[in-house]
Amino acid sequence: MTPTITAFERSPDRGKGLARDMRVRWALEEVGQPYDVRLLSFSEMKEPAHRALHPFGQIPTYEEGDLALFESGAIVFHIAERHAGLLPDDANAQARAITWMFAALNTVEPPIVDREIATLVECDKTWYEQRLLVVEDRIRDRLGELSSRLGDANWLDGKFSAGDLLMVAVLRMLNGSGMLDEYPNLSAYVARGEARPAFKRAFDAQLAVFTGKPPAG
Ligand code: GTB
Repeated sequence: MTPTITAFERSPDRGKGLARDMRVRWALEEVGQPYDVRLLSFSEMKEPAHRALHPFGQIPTYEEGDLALFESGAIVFHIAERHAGLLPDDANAQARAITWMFAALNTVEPPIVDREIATLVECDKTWYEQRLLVVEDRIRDRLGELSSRLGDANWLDGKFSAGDLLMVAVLRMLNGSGMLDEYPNLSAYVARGEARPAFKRAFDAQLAVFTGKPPAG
């Protein structure tokens, strides 16, 4: 059965692949699962029909037969569990990959989201500059720790996994901030993720929503 996901009808990032549907699209592309997309306006996301799928009135959601899911991490986990390619077969390696999924979402993403909120909605406050310094210091702590752990490896724990998919997606939220440039191995890690054919297909598909032009190829 072809799953249906939801995405912004008009993403505020203008197709840079920063909205959370990108992670889901990327996971589906990695495992070769075709999908449909239902585009939503901001007002449609808050209507009862969508809130029945997503209690917080957000994107993305995932529908497959009787199953409806929300939260990009849970959706990526579901896809990784149901298809080969995103989680190792070995039970311990699988548990470690899942650990990296949680680390991406629970440990690395929160200060990055704080920065996003600060730059978008707190930038007119008198305390904005100070707040930004504090938030960016917290991000640098995490980036330094992650950079040390990754070292010269291509991926966080052996082969590319759903843990890397989510970590790269989270780190991409810093694109344009210059912060990743301070950690060359993390910049290279993100570039490796972005170079994956599945990432490119997912990126082109979400960009096509914004440009109105079908993805090339
Ligand atoms: N924890 C949830 C998940 O991972 O699925 C978070 C979902 C979420 O934040 N969804 C956002 C949303 O629906 C879109 S992705 N927002 C509408 C609302 O809450 O009313 C967040 C996002 C939006 C825009 C950009 N951008 O333009 O750069 C980046 C990220």
